[in-house]
Amino acid sequence: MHAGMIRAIAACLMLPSGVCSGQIITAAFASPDADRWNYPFNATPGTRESSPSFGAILIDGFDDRDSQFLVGFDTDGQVTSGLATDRYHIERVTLTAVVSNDDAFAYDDSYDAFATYLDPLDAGYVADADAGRALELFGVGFRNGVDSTTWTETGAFGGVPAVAPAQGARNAFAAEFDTLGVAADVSNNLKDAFDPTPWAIGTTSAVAPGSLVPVDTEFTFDIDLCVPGVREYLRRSLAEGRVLLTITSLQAAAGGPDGGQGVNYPVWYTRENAIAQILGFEPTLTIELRVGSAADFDGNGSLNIDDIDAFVAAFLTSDPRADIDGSCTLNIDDIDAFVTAFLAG
Ligand SMILES: [Ca+2]
Ligand SMILES: [Ca+2]
Ligand SMILES: [Ca+2]
Ligand SMILES: [Ca+2]
Repeated sequence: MHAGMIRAIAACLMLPSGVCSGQIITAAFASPDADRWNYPFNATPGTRESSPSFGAILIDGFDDRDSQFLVGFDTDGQVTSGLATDRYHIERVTLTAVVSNDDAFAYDDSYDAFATYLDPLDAGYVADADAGRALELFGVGFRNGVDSTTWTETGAFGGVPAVAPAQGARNAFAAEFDTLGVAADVSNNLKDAFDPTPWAIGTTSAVAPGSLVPVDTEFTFDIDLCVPGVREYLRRSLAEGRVLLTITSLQAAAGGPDGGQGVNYPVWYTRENAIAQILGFEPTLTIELRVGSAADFDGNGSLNIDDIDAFVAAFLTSDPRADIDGSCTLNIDDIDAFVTAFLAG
């Protein structure tokens, strides 16, 4: 046996878990540990067997993203929590969710700018170029003294104004983040006239864009780790042991320029749904990552010349894994970050 291989196995066996600290892990969560219809008008939003997502388009007093679906996963059982955030080298994160209503809305696989939701008489109005509205994924921000560790699926919806519809008052809200972790609520991006950057758009190969979505269609949200603030958010979440995400979409449920009527929006299976439990239609989360030193590039749990060789080979072939600093570009900063991590051990 090759001496390096013997060393590698020995290094792995020394760890209590028997798992090499730097190896690629695929953590797969078959159902959420919490999920909630994040909506101001329901008495049991945390325990319902389904959660819609829809908009109240440009109606004063309502969040534009009036009905959101918040999903949470406790990750500590598969990804060690409590480490420094730079020990989590995230390669891919995907969420899936399944639609429980039939032919109610059209599939749109691309983001629609806020201008497409304005009144057609508004000077800033731009026609929507494709049928339907995208299914969007964001992180979760908090207010009113609630935070990511204290939020529960059955807790209060929001603070002042306490009476629904309570625009801008929900305790947990769909949010984007800066790299320092400061949340920006995207729930009113139409009224506030800005375009947030969704972390993912829900996609499916089972439905043609523009066509109605049949019941039991699974959507995949493949998170773009290059959206600013996303990688940092996920690293903090793993360190905390809890990943919280929001599915939101802006089909007009009622009123507004789009004049929505009836159920023309997705309804999602939740973890409480008996059918979903049997058929595997609950939301799922999959995370591919390495845990440990960024310099343990071959993932064998120890640092040596093999890691330098492997890193250099990856860097020279523009392998995205060589993006040590997570900037989504490969340059001298990654070499610096590798060397720094290697010397730090
Ligand atoms: Ca729930
Ligand atoms: Ca559209
Ligand atoms: Ca190594
Ligand atoms: Ca980089």
